[in-house]
Amino acid sequence: MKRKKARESDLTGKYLAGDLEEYDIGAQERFGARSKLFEAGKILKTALLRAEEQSDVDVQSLPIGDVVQVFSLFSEVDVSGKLYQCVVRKTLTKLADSAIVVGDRVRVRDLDLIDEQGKPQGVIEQSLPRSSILTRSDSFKGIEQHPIVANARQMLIVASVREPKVKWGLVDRMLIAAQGGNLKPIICLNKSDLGLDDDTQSALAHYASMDIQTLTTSVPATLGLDELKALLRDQVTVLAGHSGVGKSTLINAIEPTLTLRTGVISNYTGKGRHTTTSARLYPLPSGGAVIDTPGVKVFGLWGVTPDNLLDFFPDIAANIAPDWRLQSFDRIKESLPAD
Ligand SMILES: Nc1nc2c(ncn2[C@@H]2O[C@H](COP(=O)(O)OP(=O)(O)OP(=O)(O)O)[C@@H](O)[C@H]2O)c(=O)[nH]1
Ligand SMILES: [Mg+2]
Repeated sequence: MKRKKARESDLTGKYLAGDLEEYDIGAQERFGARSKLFEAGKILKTALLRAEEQSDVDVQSLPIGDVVQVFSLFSEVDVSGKLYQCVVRKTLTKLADSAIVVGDRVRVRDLDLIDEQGKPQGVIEQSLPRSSILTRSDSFKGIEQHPIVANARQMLIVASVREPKVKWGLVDRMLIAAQGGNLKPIICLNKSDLGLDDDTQSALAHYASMDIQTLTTSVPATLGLDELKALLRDQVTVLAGHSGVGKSTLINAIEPTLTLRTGVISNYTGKGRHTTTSARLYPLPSGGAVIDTPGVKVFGLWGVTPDNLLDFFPDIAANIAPDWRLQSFDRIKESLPAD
């Protein structure tokens, strides 16, 4: 262990002195043995954190990339098709309204280093203003905000006919979050091969009557997939919905070059099992991108008050709301923190 420590500080010192060329992007071939790179992993992380403190950089000249996924210590950023593992400059973290999220557009400084998996390393030096932000609150009570996705143009609210059965209350909450965050909502009712009953059809028709786009899809029956593909083209779309409704399966179906992990529904409970565990952005070869998110049971609302809730229920304001929408309104209103 002692020996490892000594090597660690030696390498960090070398890096800081600008003398760590063997760890540049081409190093993967030269090393051959991956294990050696793996050993260097921890050392590089230390080097990265030190590099973050260097400030001799013209931020405006740095290339802009999209944050693809956020991990606890790193974010993955796509800069013109090249994926960087990035740390965030500490001062930036302090200045920004909130932490970096998937979809953020950021300026990245290339560190000329690769990690143990051969991924180039960088520093996020600046985060650009957001055109939209999808936010949840921490819980049903809404004490703290949790931005999830930035800069998406639209939100595909996915529900399924059965396994799990559609919960319109959750759809209503996600509609509010989309509209409140400046995203265009689209309701996608998946698994239509399992049978659409009259109530479901009339619920969809009701949303359509409020100018909300709706579509029904089935992956095994290939229904609605062309329509979905056309809706996603050239747009940045976040998919959200209960676990097991088929979000990842739909993405794989409309873009066969992608192979997202999908779940198996347990016959016993008919419930999804959170196969997707972290939001991730996937650029679409045909233009645009999709952001897959983990399933949710509840969607805590942020920025909605008992006073402005009615703004999101134009059907109630116009006196044409069916009972289930009135009930949904009451349940959401009850759950909001009284301010
Ligand atoms: N019958 C039917 N099953 C589907 C359809 N789409 C997806 N499934 C199945 O539903 C299950 C769950 O699909 P996923 O894509 O993993 O669901 P998800 O919404 O991504 O779930 P989380 O990642 O947990 O949020 C899988 O067994 C899929 O094969 C569909 O259109 N019809
Ligand atoms: Mg999934």
